[in-house]
Amino acid sequence: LKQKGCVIWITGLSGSGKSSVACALSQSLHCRGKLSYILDGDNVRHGLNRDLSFKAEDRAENIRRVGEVAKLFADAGLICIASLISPYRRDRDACRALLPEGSFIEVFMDVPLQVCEARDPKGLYKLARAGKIEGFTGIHDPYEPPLNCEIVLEHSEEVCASPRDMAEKVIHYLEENGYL
Ligand code: GGZ
Repeated sequence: LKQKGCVIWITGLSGSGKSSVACALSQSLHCRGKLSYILDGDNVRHGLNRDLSFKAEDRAENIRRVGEVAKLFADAGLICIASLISPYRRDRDACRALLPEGSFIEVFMDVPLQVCEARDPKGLYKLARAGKIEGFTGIHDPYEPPLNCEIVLEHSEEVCASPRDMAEKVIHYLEENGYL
């Protein structure tokens, strides 16, 4: 009997913690004997999508390709975790439309820009503010938060949650919806 595959699509600003949650989630799934695979924007852009820039049409193509690959993984019965900024609602919705009803699980990293910018793990916000990176999401380019996503993971000065806590919230959703 094949396990039921799905796509967990994590969207949010740079520095919002997408990759950390993806990693914690993958570990937690591994402990439960579930196969998962992470498609991370930053990694995929070094290989499959190395021909793409950050202008809107290239971001759309980046999301489209990752969506198609994620669909293949889900078809194979895996839990595919895609973590990309994916700032445009339309691009995320196009990925959702590729998958069977219910198997595209959109997770919004609800982290204020000021928190992401204060973290600035790779110093990119600093470079963007200095005008050394063009079209940086949240600084010069838009980010459109989901209107109807399956899961919201909040982190702000008031609400603190570790990547593991956040991953557990996703695990809970997967249990409730028959994926675990
Ligand atoms: C946003 C940028 C940009 C610009 C480079 N805008 O935090 P990071 O560094 O490690 O992850 C970001 C990554 C974004 O790639 P995605 O494929 O997730 O983006 S999208 O979904 O919008 O296509 C960031 C880095 O690349 N980066 N320039 N201008 N992020």
